[in-house]
Amino acid sequence: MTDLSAVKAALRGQSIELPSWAFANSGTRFKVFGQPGVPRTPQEKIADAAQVHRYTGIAPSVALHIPWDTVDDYAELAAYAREQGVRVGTVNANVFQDDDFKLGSVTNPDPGVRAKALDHLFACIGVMDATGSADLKLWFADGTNYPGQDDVRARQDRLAEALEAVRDRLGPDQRMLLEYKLFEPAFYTTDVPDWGTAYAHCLKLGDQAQVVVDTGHHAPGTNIEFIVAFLLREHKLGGFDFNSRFYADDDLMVGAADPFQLFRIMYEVVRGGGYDPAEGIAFMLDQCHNIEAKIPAQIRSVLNVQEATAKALLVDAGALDAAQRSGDVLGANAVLMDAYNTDVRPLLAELREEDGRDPDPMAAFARSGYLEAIAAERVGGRQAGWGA
Ligand code: LRH
Ligand code: MN
Ligand code: MN
Repeated sequence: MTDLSAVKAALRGQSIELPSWAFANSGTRFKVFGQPGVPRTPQEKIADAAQVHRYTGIAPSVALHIPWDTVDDYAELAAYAREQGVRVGTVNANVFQDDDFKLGSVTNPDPGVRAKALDHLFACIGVMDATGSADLKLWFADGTNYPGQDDVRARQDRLAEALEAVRDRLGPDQRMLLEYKLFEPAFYTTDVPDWGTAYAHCLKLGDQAQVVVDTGHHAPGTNIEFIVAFLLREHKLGGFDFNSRFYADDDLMVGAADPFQLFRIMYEVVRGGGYDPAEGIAFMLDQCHNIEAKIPAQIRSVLNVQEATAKALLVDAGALDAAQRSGDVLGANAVLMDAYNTDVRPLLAELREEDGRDPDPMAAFARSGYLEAIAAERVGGRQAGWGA
């Protein structure tokens, strides 16, 4: 039997980080459909993210992307976030949009370009120092499109050198989180294509380097929860970029394409002790809302993670252990499926009511009139989005 009050207490401690870029205009390479009221500044993105926290109670931090979220004074931006009831979280370093990075950033064959990329990574550590952020998230678009284009092994050497320089620059309470991705924008080789490559680099770098699992960055059919279990066991899982996908890096709402996969991932997190704040896992969303309204889509995503977590916490660990030890294949599977098939929505509604929140965050936000207000207020100016 699972203790419901313990499940509720665990759910109260949950925190999911929102990506600033989810609130900005985004699109595919075919078209960006603008939406009324979309943020024009990093401050407005933070204000929108604060709405998600207001209605869910479990989204207290916002990840920045530099230079998309460039401001003159980052300490001031962090203070603004606090006024809004949230805080600045992970700093994402963007070394993929400058013309100089056409052939790569930290793995570029040109040492001058590599130095420029490293300078940007150092600047991002400066943003962390100013905002109090503890995590630097590194994703490199680096790779090649054609066999022979560059020396694959030399690129690994250049990558290792840059990562070491970043590690040496980190403060004692800061981490570097290395994100892998199978392909795109490079289509032949990618310099950090999978968790094994990321793990091998992080292992050499030491305790301050950990791997980020973006759920959209694998080959179809990859067992992501196995990767989660393995990395957690090694204390090398730094965090997640949650989203869902039907084909490749679709960046759709987490839990939309495959809620069962999300449950399986959260089960391994709980099983491996990753839900304990001491393990330091950053649970982040990394999504783009190209056709749906952005703030409600973020609320929906947070609720999807919360539901999957509640189900994972409901797994009867004692019954599962007993079934596994006795070799009861069907019984063990049934224990897991019982938890997955539980409708946790009434439990979560009750939890919110107990905490003085509306039991239905989607409806409460829709009633608030916030979307209509920003559509009226935020006219003119440059809309911040991809490439802004
Ligand atoms: C790359 C990625 C990475 C970037 C974000 C915008 O596909 O997942 O995390 O920072 O998208
Ligand atoms: Mn990502
Ligand atoms: Mn991605």
